[in-house]
Amino acid sequence: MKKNDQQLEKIAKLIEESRNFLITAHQKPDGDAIGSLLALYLALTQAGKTVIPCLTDPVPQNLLFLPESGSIVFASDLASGRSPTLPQDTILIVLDCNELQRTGILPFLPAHLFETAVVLDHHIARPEPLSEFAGIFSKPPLLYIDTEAFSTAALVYWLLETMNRPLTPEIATNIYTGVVTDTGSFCHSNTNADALEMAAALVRAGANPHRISSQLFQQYPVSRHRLLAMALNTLELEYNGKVGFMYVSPEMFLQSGANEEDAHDFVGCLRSIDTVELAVFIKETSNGQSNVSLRSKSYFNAAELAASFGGGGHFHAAGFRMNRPIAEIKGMILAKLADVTWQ
Ligand SMILES: [Mn+2]
Repeated sequence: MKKNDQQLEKIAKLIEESRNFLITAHQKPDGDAIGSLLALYLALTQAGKTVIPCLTDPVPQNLLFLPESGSIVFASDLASGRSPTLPQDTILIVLDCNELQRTGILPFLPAHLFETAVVLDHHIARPEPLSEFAGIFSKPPLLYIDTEAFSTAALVYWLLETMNRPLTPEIATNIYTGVVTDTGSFCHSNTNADALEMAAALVRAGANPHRISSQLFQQYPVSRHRLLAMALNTLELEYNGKVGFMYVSPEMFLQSGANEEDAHDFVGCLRSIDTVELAVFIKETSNGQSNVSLRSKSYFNAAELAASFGGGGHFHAAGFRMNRPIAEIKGMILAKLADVTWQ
């Protein structure tokens, strides 16, 4: 399943010729962000490179099983000197997002540190990603943004293949986790023959699908289900059942004992209702900030709706953040949907 791509070859060449790397991904990292980060960290370390895998937020409980998850350095530790210092010729690798702000690491890094940046991503990008940061790199960044790709971990797979790096069981486990997460266990519309062929190759290389899925989806604390019960009580359908709304509030987190990452994929539950085309899940966190997740089933463009609120994502899965009460956010979304022709 060789991916012949000039840009990927350029990136492979840059990596082969360089020594020092800082690899990062988006805040609130998911299985694709962390799986991609650790797979690349493992492969480059095995190739004799000096690599710091760095995130702003902690690894969620259900991803701690990933090989080498304990090697991740937190951005705050970088700034405090509790981690190795980075030499001036470091290459910054940004995974699963294409905006430096989304990584949250900028405030923790000294200016003019990086020689250049590499971006591997599959989210819709602005016309010139990273352009506002051109000044901090001495060479222009190399971008590989493929919005058709089913996961960033797949891009890491193709990059390692281009570099002729071996797939160890640990690397395969990390990449498989990224693929299974972003394809919704091979159910989402991005699941194609490439995804299934890659999964087979990863299993042959030592990834264990049953074990990985058990870790990802069958190790929830009961507090998550108590929170889900409360969320389901808020369920409302609008526009003839085409749009489903559901939310969780800071009080519900307190009452259930669940934490904010436990509300992950509640939106999928809402989308599974037969009439629903667009599912909207609003998670208000303790600081009054709301994270809004949008999922569509077939024809509704969730990325476009998210973008109209300053967010982003994919056609069927997108989101945005907003600092307003839940009822007000719902009202704003309903207003934007007034002219949609639901099928
Ligand atoms: Mn992803």
